[in-house]
Amino acid sequence: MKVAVVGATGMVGQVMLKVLAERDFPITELLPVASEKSVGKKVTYKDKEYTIISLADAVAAKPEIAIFSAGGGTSLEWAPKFAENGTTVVDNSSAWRMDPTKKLVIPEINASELTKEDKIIANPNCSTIQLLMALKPLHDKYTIKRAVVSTYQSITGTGVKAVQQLENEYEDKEGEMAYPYPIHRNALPHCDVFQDNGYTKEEMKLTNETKKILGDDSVSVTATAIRIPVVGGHSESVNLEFENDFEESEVRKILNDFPGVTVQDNPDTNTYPMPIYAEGKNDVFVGRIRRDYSQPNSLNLWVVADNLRKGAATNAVQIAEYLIENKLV
Ligand code: 11C
Repeated sequence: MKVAVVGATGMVGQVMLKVLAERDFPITELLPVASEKSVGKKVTYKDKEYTIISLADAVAAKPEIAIFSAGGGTSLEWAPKFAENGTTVVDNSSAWRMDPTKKLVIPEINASELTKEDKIIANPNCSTIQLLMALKPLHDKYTIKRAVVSTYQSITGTGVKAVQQLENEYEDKEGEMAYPYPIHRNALPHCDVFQDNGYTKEEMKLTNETKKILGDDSVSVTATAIRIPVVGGHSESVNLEFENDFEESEVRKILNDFPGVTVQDNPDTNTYPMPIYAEGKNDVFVGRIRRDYSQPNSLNLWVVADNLRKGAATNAVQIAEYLIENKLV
């Protein structure tokens, strides 16, 4: 496979190269792509150096697959150019996610929707992916009526400028601000931009993408997204109300049996998921599983995942693997 990685120098792009190498993705030719200012620079893949090429050169090279992680504007402009030239694009930005003509895919949940005709495939938002990995098997069994989600999101979701801001503040140095306030020793109830309805775009992604991926508009989701000074992963406190009652032991088994989910849950040994342990892993970790006694058929969960891996690069690479395994490219 000739594979283009668009945004190869970025934070997600770098993890993308690592994940492709770790999973021994069947690459015959790698085309690392980035903006004009990075053309000619080098990136490393499997201990070998590759030269960054431009988007136009990558389109002309007709790769079978292009994995994009270069922001919504680049995806809107360039994904169709690749697609028209026969390339299947897996796009990690928010540009195409809610487009009714595009599939929004978490492989463990809905990859079977994909066909050869899907030339631009959307990768969901990181906080949605880890949420849905926990919700989907429980929805299938008990039918979720409502989910109340509070996220505790890593600064790596914002990008390298935010990581730099935290480092500067930690070292008491002046520098460029990624956020309107300090992030060191702080918590910002503000991820992405505010919408007219008072929610942030990140919060609305959790609501809208969940309905699309589950293919079920009846599931109500309300979210509060919070940025915390953490690298390594996003955490989510999730309260679910089901149509049907459940046994906690069965919930644990259903979650643990779902591919890509690991249950870490034992109060006796202080065992629960945390971003420092999720970092670098491809799984979604679920713990603090307990009945919500305040109302019938309700459950509390704590869900943690490496936002740059299952929340971005790993999910995109898994989509590409599915395309190859099922001869859709
Ligand atoms: C964050 N979830 O943590 C965002 C990052 O829509 O792909 C990814 C933004 C997106 O801020």
